[in-house]
Amino acid sequence: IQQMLDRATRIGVTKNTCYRFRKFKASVVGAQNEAEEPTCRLIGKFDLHGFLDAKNHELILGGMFPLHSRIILVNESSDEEPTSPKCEDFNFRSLRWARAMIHAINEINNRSDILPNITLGYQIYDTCFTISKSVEGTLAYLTGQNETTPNFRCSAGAPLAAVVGAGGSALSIATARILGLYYFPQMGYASSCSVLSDKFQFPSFHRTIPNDEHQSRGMAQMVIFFGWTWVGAIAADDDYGKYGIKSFKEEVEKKGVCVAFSEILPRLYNKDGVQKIIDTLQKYTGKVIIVFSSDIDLVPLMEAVAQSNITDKTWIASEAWITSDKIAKPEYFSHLGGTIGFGIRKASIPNFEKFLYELHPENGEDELVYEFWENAFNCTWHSKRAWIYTDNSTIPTHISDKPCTGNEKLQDINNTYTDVSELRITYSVYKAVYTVAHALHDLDGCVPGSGPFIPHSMCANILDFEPWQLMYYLKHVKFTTFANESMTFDEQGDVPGYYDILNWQFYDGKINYVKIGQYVALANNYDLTIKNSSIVWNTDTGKAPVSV
Ligand code: TCR
Repeated sequence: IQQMLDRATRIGVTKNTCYRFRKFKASVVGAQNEAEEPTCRLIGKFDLHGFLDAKNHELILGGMFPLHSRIILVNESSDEEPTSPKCEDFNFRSLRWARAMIHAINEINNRSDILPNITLGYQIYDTCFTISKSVEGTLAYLTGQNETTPNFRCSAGAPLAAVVGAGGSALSIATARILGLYYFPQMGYASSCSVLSDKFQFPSFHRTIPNDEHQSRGMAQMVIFFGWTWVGAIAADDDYGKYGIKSFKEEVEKKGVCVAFSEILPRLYNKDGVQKIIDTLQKYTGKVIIVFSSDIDLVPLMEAVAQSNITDKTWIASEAWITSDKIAKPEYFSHLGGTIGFGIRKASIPNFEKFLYELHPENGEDELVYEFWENAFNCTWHSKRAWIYTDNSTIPTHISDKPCTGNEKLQDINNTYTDVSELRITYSVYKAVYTVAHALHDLDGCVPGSGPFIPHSMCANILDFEPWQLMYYLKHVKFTTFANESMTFDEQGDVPGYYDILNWQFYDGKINYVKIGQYVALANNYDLTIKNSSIVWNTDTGKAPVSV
């Protein structure tokens, strides 16, 4: 009877119902034969912010972006109910990424050649660049926003098709472990760490950014190309930094290059370590330093470098900070000028700039947009503060006494959010959304009797499919982007390794990222091209530094 009931519920699934989509099979040691029905109650509370448009759509895409750079640390006391942490340090760059996701979804909904009868909605969460918030978001996706019963698929209004995210590798690794249990499709746009290619550990993870293995190898080849045999290395204290430097070291050491030191950047909540790295840099007589870190984690060190007398070094940047305005600041240029680094493929997304400028707090009330406005214009929405920051006890001190009016113009300020000159991760987000849409489109176009699923070459139903059925289509997806880039994924869910090599050059009052070459990973080989004559070095001679 139970089976029949289950089946009836499944067949009767409508847009707003939740249904179980995978059973755990766990063996319990010493379990009683007659297990009692468990009683359930709600435990804990999520506090998630983001952008939501999930009503009146057939399918939802989840998205995770670091809209803030960290959580606010509070002293935990165990005599009160613990609450989910709040976040601080608004991140303009990743607001642009989140908007790229929305832009891509709008575009797809307006197109008649992709998913003509389906409209996509979105449910975007802020990860605050932390693992705990990312896991919170993942559980919210799998359980429906406020319910905490895993094993059900409800999400806001319509079924969730896939998750785009979660940003940094450490966050994607945590979320992929949960999503992988359900074989739930996940598309990474910035998580480049090599472990994520391991399909035993992360069976449902795909990504539109190349595996860092290529980048580490490329950096090693570049060090050899310039004849440097003595380099220093600095890594962020996360999977990205540590794996990146590890494979870089393995590659260069094969060729007889010595790594003079290998330092780990302290995390923000542990500031003391910065001075130790400065001391190391001051003692180091070589000239070249490789840094594998996100821009956020690198800020404290670069602030300290800018206040030191360390100006004779050439910095080699990993993709995560090469085009970041948190690091490429004119005031740091005497210390960091001439930096060379790797950037992923870039493109200019049609109509995107216009879409970015359409963001206004009064177009659709959203507390994050009000918060963005306060930060961008250095003003305060006095009347709205309690609402923007949800709970009175944690309202941050206001930014300035100047009230926000809503008449401020994004065109009048220089903000990373509206800067469309270096759309690299942004383009990667855009490709991730298109990949999911194309896979859904292929699923929808399946012809009964010649579908991929056993038995009887069955098809999946676009309004009621299982996560693993979409996985099949993601693995086989093939399409070409507007920038004429052909997209397919290999067995590991990876894209080919392609990078622009960029050099920081100062002119027109700002730092420019000038392309001086490229690195292409080939099947068993590589192709590194560098145009020596276009490089600007920050050495006294104007020539490449000697580091032996
Ligand atoms: N992969 C990094 C995170 C990251 C990032 C970025 C963060 C990448 N690029 C740009 C901020 C801005 C590349 C990771 O952790 O995998």
